[in-house]
Amino acid sequence: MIDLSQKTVFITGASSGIGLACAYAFARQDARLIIAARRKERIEALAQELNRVHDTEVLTIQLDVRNQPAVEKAVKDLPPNWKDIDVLVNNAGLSRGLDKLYEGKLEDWEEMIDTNIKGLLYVSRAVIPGMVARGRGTVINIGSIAGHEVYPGGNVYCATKFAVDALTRGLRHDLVDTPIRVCTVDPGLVETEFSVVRFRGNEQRAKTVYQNLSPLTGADVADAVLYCASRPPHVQIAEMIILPTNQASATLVHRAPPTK
Ligand code: NDP
Ligand code: 8X3
Repeated sequence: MIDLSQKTVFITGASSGIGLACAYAFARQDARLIIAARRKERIEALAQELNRVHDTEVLTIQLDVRNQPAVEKAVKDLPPNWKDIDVLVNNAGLSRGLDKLYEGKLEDWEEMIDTNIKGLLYVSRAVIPGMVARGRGTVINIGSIAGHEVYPGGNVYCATKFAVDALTRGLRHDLVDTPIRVCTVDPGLVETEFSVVRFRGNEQRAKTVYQNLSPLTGADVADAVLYCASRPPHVQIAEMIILPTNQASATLVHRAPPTK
């Protein structure tokens, strides 16, 4: 195993869900964290909590990954002792709606494409050259089962996650002559704020997505991310698909009503 103690880990979308759970998982390994998201107060509160509980050194960056100049500047302006990023977790992402494609809202499409594809590209473009120059680093993209199979109403969201899969594979080709590892962790149903965001704050509708099922938690996914990051340097976990036990595919979920 690689010792992650004092390694510098950059996590996008750390204000909630999987990204937040990744922050805790790496903090428990005594890593130093750069945590980024748009909601400043959330990441600052997380930084304080990690520092209090795990004595973690944390740098917070309020960042919208859709803003390319801001991404470039944030990475360029990192203080000298934070520049050497060892692990990049490209996690920031979202879905909007479940409309049929021919009835879809253009602003939803733009938001998903700009965040899930272009945001991931901007962050990767800013961070990976440093890894190549230093001759070390691990890139972990958060894809999805939706990047392997489509489902009704998933159209554009699924397309963005198929794109994440293609970009992960492409990057792995481009880095094959370097020590940099490129991984994708592709979960099924994880109960986070994901569905609340998808349904624009409709908590009731969001709850039905995970009803009568034991969904994954952010911590389950963070565990997989940590596994990828902590393999010995010659081991590259290309892809991990991680599903709740009662989910067989993007469209087949067995829901058992609670017994009385
Ligand atoms: P959450 O909604 O709980 O978290 C999403 C995170 O992404 C938040 O921290 C949010 O922060 C951040 N984010 C969204 N847009 C931007 C942006 N433009 N710039 C910076 N940060 C942004 O959902 P999850 O934790 O579930 O989602 C994390 C990743 O996991 C996503 O890529 C998602 O597609 C993927 N995924 C989720 C699954 C699930 O079932 N939940 C399953 C498979 C994959 P803020 O709003 O503060 O900017
Ligand atoms: C999130 C999982 O199945 O809701 O990527 O698309 S799913």
